[in-house]
Amino acid sequence: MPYENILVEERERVGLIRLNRPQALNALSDELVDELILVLERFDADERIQCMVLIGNEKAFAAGADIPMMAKFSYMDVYKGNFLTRNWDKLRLIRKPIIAAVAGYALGGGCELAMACDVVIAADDAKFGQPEIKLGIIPGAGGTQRLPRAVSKSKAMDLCLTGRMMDAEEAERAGLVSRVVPANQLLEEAMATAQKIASFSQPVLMMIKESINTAYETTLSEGIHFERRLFHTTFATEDQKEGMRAFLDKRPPSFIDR
Ligand code: CO8
Repeated sequence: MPYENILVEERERVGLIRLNRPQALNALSDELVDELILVLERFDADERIQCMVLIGNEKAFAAGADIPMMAKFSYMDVYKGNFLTRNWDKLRLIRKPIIAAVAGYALGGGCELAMACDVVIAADDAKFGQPEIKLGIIPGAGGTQRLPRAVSKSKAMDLCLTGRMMDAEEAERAGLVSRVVPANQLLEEAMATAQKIASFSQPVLMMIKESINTAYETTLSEGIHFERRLFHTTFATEDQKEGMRAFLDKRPPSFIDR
């Protein structure tokens, strides 16, 4: 199926999605978000795909929601049209891991998109920020919720209230990104990470994502209980038998995703 705002390919067991509105620094139009969700859902349902990588271009991961589009909206347009949540919340329902590979600007909705992914790998020239305050709005796709969880209340306040950008080094120090790599190696590093993840058991990696995400939604004791139940569940998989047998046989495991 042809897409107009994204480029999609499959590399072995990894689905690679490139945001592709370079003339607008990959600003997130409704059409782009619709296409993105569609393809993420398609990959999520595809048995052959284990992991997804989401990347922009050298200048921008995404510079936020599309400002010319938003400038025309009335309150009724955004409220009755359910701007964002219409599709955005479906991101949270994707069960396989998504790696955000961020070069250049990740601002507003772009930063929120990166934070909605499971692993964030940043190029050394990446810049993160929630500049909505400069436009007279607040972050609307999770920025005020995910940022404090990722980087502390004080830094989230600093970024959202001043609208300033933070560079990749500060973002790594603050815990927003898992690692920083040279810009010219971003895709290679993200794909290598995705291939590594893809080499493991599909149900097990999905359980890990579900369990870590539960840490954000619940108390520690309930989270520990949930983790224990999923841990027990892994012993019902053939991949647990294979993984442990392979260790004892001193050979690499050959998982069958069951
Ligand atoms: N929307 C639409 N077009 C954009 C956007 C955007 N967010 N950002 C940049 N562009 C366009 C520019 O208008 C320009 O187009 P043209 O060449 O036709 O004039 C082109 O991209 C290049 O941009 P600049 O010339 O401005 O490039 P610079 O290198 O000088 O500056 C910046 C780069 C600093 C990134 C600057 O473009 C900028 O400040 N952009 C706006 C960033 C911003 O405010 N983002 C937050 C938007 S609000 C938001 O995201 C709300 C989130 C709600 C949830 C959304 C979920 C979908």
